[in-house]
Amino acid sequence: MKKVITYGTFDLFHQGHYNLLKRAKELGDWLIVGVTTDNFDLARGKMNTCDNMMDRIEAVRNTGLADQIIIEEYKGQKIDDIQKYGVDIFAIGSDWTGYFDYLKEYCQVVYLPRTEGISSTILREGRPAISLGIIGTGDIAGRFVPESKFVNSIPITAAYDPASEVCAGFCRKFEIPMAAGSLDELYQNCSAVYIASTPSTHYEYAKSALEAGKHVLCESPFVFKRSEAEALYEIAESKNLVLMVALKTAYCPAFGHLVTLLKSGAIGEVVEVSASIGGQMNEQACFPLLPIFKLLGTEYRDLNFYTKIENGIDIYTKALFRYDSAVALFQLGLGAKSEGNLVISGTKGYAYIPAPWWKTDYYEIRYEDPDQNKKYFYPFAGEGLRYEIKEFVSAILADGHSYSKIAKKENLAMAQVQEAYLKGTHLFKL
Ligand code: C2G
Repeated sequence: MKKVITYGTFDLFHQGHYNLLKRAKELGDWLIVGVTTDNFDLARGKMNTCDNMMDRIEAVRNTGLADQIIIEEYKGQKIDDIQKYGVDIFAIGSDWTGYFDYLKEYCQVVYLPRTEGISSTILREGRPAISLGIIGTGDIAGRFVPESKFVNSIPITAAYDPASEVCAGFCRKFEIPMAAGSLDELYQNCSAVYIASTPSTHYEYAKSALEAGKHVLCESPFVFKRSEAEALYEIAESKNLVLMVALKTAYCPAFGHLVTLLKSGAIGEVVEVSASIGGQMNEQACFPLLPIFKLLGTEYRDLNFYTKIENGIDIYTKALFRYDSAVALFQLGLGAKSEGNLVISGTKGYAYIPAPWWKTDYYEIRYEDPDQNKKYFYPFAGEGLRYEIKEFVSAILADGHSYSKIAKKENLAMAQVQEAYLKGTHLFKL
């Protein structure tokens, strides 16, 4: 029996994919189709896939052409598969001509003609898009725009900044069609808004955007009062709008897996989360709060701050949380040097995430017996903002059926911590 194998993402399954599978099948008696996992596509830089892996597998199955479907999850797997399944022919579309010649050592390699005039990219471009308006055209917005190009269905159509000259320059630089003269003008030209203004203005802008019926992606720190966070969620929920906070760590592949790994008991019961990062309370505190709330929940018993202020600026702050059966601490230091790492201690082992842990791409799980230690590596592409942008798009397109990588209660608790600090609750000055 002659075995043929082919691989693909098969996003928005179309005639080109069908033709390819049919031709591949005709080369032998048994066709194996490898469908890429969502993570593998992310790792190889395919950020714009619309269908999830199960839907893509289903589409391949529905052709009736595949005798066997497998998933492809890592680079180098093709060699393993060819040997494991005793494959005679590796077939792939002619857009890959030459690329897979290295497989000739293991089996015959055939490049099949590609179907012209149709592709997943063309189909994606024809899908309804979310036109995005930006409020606040400073540094972070300048990093956001190039990252958004890696995500499909979210063209940036307008930007607004009260400093109209700055806004005009920003729009010229990033080829954004409209520098809006007012918020109303911005809202008339977009269906969703990214708020990248000074944090103290987030609440007013987010409120006005939600009231205007726009989905909101708000930069972090979100807001500085729990009641403000609650009020924004109330509007978003009543209007069925997506309200998401842009905290890049929460959306990157490594951090998500770290949390699920630890929640599954990889280091036993978590007894301490300790995170350190540079910056000030009203800028960076949301980063260490993320692993704390993800791993220990938002129901802490008490919280103390120790802070050193110079010329009105908090140059060093330590926060200590007591939970029923754990503690958490974070340290922010604009004017104090330290190692910016994240360490999570458990009853059986600990997780060590070196600086810059907020751009997680690597961590280690360590045990008393060093033979058990494990290192984990992940992609963290570019500035890392593309992951949150992709989540935002998916949440809007899912129309109410999505979940947010930062839960509402976590965003409320972050606002509550900011509020406690600003009010000086349990705050000790050094
Ligand atoms: N294809 C085609 N004609 C088109 C579009 C795609 O023949 N108009 C072929 C591709 O050449 C490929 C298969 O359909 O052989 C699947 O294409 P994609 O889903 O785009 O997958 P791809 O990114 O090419 O992944 O490990 C994965 C492989 O490297 C291929």
